[in-house]
Amino acid sequence: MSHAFSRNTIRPFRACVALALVFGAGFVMPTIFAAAAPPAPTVDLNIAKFAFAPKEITIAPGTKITWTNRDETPHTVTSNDKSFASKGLDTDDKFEHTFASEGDFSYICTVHPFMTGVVHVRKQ
Ligand SMILES: [Cu+2]
Repeated sequence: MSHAFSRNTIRPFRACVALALVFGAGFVMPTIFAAAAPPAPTVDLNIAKFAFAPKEITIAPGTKITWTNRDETPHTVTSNDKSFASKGLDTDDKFEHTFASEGDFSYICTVHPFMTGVVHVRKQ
C-alpha cells in the first residue's frame, strides 16, 4: 500500500502548486496591463483652512485633478469661465476635473469668493 500512501501525500502538494499559480497570475497580470496602458496623470489638491492647497499649479494636458474638502465647512470649486463647477462639497467630499487643453483656469469657492486658485495647463 505504499503506492496509495504516496498519492495521498502528493495531492495536497499539487493543490498548493495550483493555488500558487492562480495567485501568482493574479499579482502579475495587473502589472502587465498597467505597463501596456499608462494611466492618465492625476494630481490631488486639498481644500483646507479656507484655501486651495496648493493655490497655483502647473500640469500637462490630460491631467486629472481631484480636490478634497478637508474643512468642516462646505466649499465649491468653480471656474471663472464656467468650464467646471462642483456642487457644494461637504467634509471629505471630492471633485474631479480632467484638463484636456492648454490654458490658465482660475477658480474660486462661490461660498467664500476670497478663496481663489489657478491651474496652468501647459505641454511639458
Ligand atoms: Cu468655501
